[in-house]
Amino acid sequence: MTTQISAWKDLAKRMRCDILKMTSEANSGHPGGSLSCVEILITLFEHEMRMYDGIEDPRRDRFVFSKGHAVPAQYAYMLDKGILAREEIHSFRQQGSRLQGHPCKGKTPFTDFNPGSLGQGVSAATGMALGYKMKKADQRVYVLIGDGEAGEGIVWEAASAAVHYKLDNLTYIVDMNGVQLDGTTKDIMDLGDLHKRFEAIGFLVDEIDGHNFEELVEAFSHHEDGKPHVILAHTVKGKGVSFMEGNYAWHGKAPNAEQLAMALKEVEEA
Ligand SMILES: Cc1ncc(C[n+]2csc(CCOP(=O)(O)OP(=O)(O)O)c2C)c(N)n1
Repeated sequence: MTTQISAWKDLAKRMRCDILKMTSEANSGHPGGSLSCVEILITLFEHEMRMYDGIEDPRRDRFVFSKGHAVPAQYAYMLDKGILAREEIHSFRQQGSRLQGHPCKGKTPFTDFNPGSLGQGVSAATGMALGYKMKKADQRVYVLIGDGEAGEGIVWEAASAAVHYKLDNLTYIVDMNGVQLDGTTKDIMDLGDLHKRFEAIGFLVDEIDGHNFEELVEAFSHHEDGKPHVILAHTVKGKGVSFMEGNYAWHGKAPNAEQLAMALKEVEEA
């Protein structure tokens, strides 16, 4: 496991560099929330999800990127793994490209849902998990949610349904970076104690450091028959770049050439 984690840490650095490069070149996109979810995605894709023969395998587990504006993190993973050709990094947010600002099912590889309107991915993922249960199929469903996104009412409607239908094949991961579009999550829509809220409606709840691979692996291993699972993963928005960390200004702004050079240096030297 130690060797594995050291390789994942290197992968995380490469992904952070690609996130910064693609948003900078496009001069648009969402670096802050992309940088915060890198370790979550690596643990999911490299360890937790059963992929069998790869992303085209219909038996594989499903992933919904509900906070879809942060998809540069998934593109960076796919570029690193060769699922996307290296030169596609230059096509991010270009017209006609497979790498749009939000992923597009049927066009973007490894995409099970078209996100964009926050909250809807949670509902879709919950429906997918219910469908697999009804078919007595083996797939598990994972959905990545922003903590700002968790203020959407549809999230709680879906969560209640997940408990009602005993969807123990469903895992919500909340990227708890504490910052959303133009301020802190607490200032814009204080959600109170998410741990208690999810527990109260009947979820199995874990609360961890979302940049710590050991804690992520451990949390994903938890399961309780008949209960959906939520992992509240505490992260830092803009993780790895000091001038972006915790700063809402970098939610939806790309670094210019000078800022990119500074950011890459920091990530590479960390
Ligand atoms: C329904 C809906 N309302 C508003 C937006 C605009 N919007 C895009 S990202 C964002 C903030 C999301 O914050 P959070 O979920 O915390 O994401 P993260 O910080 O992880 O990037 C908002 C309000 C949207 N995409 N969908």
